[in-house]
Amino acid sequence: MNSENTYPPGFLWGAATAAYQIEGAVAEDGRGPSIWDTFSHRPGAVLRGDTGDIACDHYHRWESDLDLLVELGVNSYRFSVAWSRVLPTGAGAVNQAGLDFYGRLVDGLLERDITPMVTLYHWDLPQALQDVGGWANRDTADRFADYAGIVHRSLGDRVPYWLTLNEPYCSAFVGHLEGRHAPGIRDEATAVTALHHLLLAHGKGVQTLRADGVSGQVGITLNLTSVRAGSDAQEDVEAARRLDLFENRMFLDPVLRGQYPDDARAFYDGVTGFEFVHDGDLETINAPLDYFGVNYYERHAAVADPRDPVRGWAKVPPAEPTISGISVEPVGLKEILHRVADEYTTLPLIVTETGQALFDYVDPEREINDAERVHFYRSHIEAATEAMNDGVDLVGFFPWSFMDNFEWAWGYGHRFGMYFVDYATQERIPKQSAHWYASWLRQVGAREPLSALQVP
Ligand code: IFM
Repeated sequence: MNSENTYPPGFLWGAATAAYQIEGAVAEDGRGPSIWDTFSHRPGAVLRGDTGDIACDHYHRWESDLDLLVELGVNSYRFSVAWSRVLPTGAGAVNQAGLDFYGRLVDGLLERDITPMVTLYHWDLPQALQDVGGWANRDTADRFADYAGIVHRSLGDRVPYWLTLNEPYCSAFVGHLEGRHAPGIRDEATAVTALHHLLLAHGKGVQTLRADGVSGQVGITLNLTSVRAGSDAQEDVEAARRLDLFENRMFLDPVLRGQYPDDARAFYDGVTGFEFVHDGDLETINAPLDYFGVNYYERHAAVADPRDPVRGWAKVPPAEPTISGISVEPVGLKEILHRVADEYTTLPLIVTETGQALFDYVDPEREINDAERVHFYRSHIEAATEAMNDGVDLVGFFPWSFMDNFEWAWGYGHRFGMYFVDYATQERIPKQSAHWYASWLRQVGAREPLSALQVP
């Protein structure tokens, strides 16, 4: 792959993580419990009963972890703030020790010339807010806006990139419809209500940051899938359209167009009448952004499935499924970037996540030979670059993930990292993918000062 001259100066080459997946220290320095603390301790909820209690112990090891980011050669790092570290009960009294942790982290990044990108909500709702209804309760959107303001007032002078939410699809549907994620609810009306309140929280959070004079760029990250019909048959085309509504348009349309899709009410007929949408909500959700984050993992071919009277679609099973049961299809990333740019927005786009889970292990030579992940990164960078060369305004790329971590319902069983984490000793060992990415980052000059990059 040719790296020459392709990327604009200031292109963000990063790595991504999230608080509950790496921090551990769940009861330290005043942190309150989140829905993931509760859920992961529920018998049967997570593979082998794993929890994030210790995770990668990043709360104590953050300095050496930041040194690894320098070794890797990224110029940016995406992490999330744990709401319940800052506000142990989700609202009310601020826990200064929690804010201070993120202050040290941000300062540590800046000292290392790494640009911080902060996700405000990566699924870890304070349990106290769940106890009064969680995302099914409209007030949670206001609590999020208050929390966003508190974090911004503490870190805003040093954080150039903000993301309100990570993957509201997962919070709403995996958490409230499938029940595989916290809070473990299985109720479709609740899931759609939660979806709306999550998006409302996003809009209100953006408004709060703007009112507070945010100097950084503000965005949101959606996980989008590339959906196509399994054949030209009318029923398959319609099935693909419904799947696309469910996975993509229910999120893209309100955030970037200020409306739910035309077919949403018919799709949810008998489930909800959208009574939760109040006057002005969609304008709030459609608050102007500075950039837009895309997480890409899945490409689907949909066919009609008459056995499912509600959704009426089936996904064609992948020929070569990964351990996550999905296929590796880099072209889907290109398709999604094009779609967002062609159909929805002229905002700069950032790939805020993409990656592959493997059953990595340390071999007798103390190496971790994750050749599939190297192929994954190479091909997805290539696909994103093709979209960029076609004219899509792509300004950053963040592999998921910096290091192995707590992979939600899969616990520690699925590894996504470029650094292997030996959970018993907390040793971090670079995998082959870390070596590959480091050499790629050197080729593209990711850590060269901008002035040097601009010299012809
Ligand atoms: O680990 C998750 C992350 O928290 C959100 N996006 C998908 C990743 C891999 O499943």
